[in-house]
Amino acid sequence: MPCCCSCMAVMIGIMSTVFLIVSGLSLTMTAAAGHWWEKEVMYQIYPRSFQDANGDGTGDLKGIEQRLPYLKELGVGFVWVSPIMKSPMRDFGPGTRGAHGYDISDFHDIDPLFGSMQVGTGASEVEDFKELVAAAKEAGIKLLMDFVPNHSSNESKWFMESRSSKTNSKRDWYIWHPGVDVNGTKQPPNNWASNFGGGQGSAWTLDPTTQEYYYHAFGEFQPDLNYRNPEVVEAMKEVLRFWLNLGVGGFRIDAVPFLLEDPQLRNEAFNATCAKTKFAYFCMNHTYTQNDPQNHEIIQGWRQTVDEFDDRVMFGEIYAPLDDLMKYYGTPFKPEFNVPFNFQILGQDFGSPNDLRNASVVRNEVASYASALPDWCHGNWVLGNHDNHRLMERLHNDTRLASTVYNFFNLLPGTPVIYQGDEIAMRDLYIPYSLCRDPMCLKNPKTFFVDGRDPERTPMQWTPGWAEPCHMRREIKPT
Ligand SMILES: *[C@@H]1O[C@H](CO)[C@@H](O)[C@H](O)[C@H]1NC(C)=O
Ligand SMILES: *[C@@H]1O[C@H](CO)[C@@H](O)[C@H](O)[C@H]1NC(C)=O
Ligand SMILES: *[C@@H]1O[C@H](CO)[C@@H](O)[C@H](O)[C@H]1NC(C)=O
Ligand SMILES: *[C@@H]1O[C@H](CO)[C@@H](O)[C@H](O)[C@H]1NC(C)=O
Ligand SMILES: *[C@@H]1O[C@H](CO)[C@@H](O)[C@H](O)[C@H]1NC(C)=O
Ligand SMILES: *[C@@H]1O[C@H](CO)[C@@H](O)[C@H](O)[C@H]1NC(C)=O
Ligand SMILES: CC(=O)N[C@H]1CO[C@H](CO)[C@@H](O)[C@@H]1O
Repeated sequence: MPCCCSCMAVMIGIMSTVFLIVSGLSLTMTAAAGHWWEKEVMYQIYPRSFQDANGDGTGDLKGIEQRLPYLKELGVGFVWVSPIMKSPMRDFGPGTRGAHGYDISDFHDIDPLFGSMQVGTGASEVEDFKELVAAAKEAGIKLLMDFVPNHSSNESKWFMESRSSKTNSKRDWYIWHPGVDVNGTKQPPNNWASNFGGGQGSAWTLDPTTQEYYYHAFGEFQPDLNYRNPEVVEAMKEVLRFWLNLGVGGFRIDAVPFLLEDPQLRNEAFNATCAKTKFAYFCMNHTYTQNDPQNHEIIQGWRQTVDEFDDRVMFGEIYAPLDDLMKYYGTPFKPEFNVPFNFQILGQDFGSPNDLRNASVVRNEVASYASALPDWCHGNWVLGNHDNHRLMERLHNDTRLASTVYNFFNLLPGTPVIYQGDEIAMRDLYIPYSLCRDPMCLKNPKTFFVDGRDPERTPMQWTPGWAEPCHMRREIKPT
């Protein structure tokens, strides 16, 4: 990004702040030690919108492979690819086979949407993945897989088996309950509410085959895996080993507070007054369904599995206050994530991104993160992602400031995490309600331009000029 003279004053002002902060930080943050993930820049690819190699309107693995020279030139050391495992993708708006992919039907396969270029020839999608890993290795770039552990798709083989009968060997892989009798009608065992689609309705769905309820913290198409069953814990470790054996550098693991629930299935505290105007989910204290202390044991287990392999890494997605966030490093004796993402400079909610033009905003966020970080831990700076308004929006589209912000965070101890397109100062694109696909947009017709996440998921602008959301037009008018 070129920087003109008129912004030099701003730069110098900010740079002197940088040096002040850096000298303060060196006391609390370890400088880059030996690991590649401590020294390199991480780049997030949202594969649907990155590069379409086969012309079907959706980005794919071959597209990523074609763009490796670009990533190399950019100086990227490793890439986190948003979910590409096999998925019916029911979490991307009604009636579309979109591509969000957080409902996985096969943890050992790549979705055909991103895979083989010649659909129907039998070429395997995992082969495309292997080729991508090999080509990336040649370019000196490592790939991180996105791992979504809390549930599977209702179309996964595991769930199909589990639901088939009460005596199936995988019955206990999910959370089943016969329900309770309330004045002669069968009801769910408690008041737990689903987080999905604004939190409407029960987190329990009655499955007709065995007439029992299964639990789902999110959509009914996302049955929760039962992490109290050691077989499930082991099966998920096998998933990690499967991808590690294929040569991935490690994982980015999706938000983890939801892994375990109260075994006694106690009701959550519920505020009925609140529920008159809001969805039930938002009027409960989630004491019994989130942040179970045993979640940390599960994460420790994953870390041990990843550490069976040479120099791999686990990044974790946890939106939490700083003190809680730091617990996800674990301890030196019981380590958890190598790096839990630091979302301090993103703004904590979709509606009010931090105004990064204001140097004191940046200084406060950097200082509070630095003082919370334990001295044996490696920090990081997430500048953007697929869930938040773009960096340029937080800079109020001030292109000149973008390079300053990059320089600033590259100079700080801690791994910079760049979201695709931010490096060329891509802006949020206005997507009208009629075209949006993100559930956060669809369920908020009045505030979709703030809550919706489509604006930051538009196609990478490989050529100058207007970036048309063509992938969306294609979806709306299928040929
Ligand atoms: C069950 O029926 C009794 C008697 O009709 C009634 O008082 C009670 O409120 C009902 N319970 C529920 C949960 O509907
Ligand atoms: C999975 O859930 C979706 C949404 O409720 C439903 O349309 C679909 O039929 C379910 N699939 C199976 C195999 O039950
Ligand atoms: C939830 O917990 C908070 C803090 O403990 C408390 O202030 C609040 O009243 C609780 N809400 C409900 C609905 O019980
Ligand atoms: C219950 O919700 C109402 C309305 O949102 C709120 O004013 C009240 O403080 C809440 N009560 C508790 C105990 O949290
Ligand atoms: C900058 O941020 C600080 C701290 O958040 C705030 O007090 C101040 O008013 C902001 N300045 C401007 C010009 O917005
Ligand atoms: C930034 O640019 C985008 C696209 O041109 C526009 O929609 C948005 O309103 C601008 N944001 C600000 C804060 O100026
Ligand atoms: C722990 C975990 O994977 N949490 C995820 C559960 O599923 C929802 C919906 O896809 C995600 O938003 C959570 O992050």
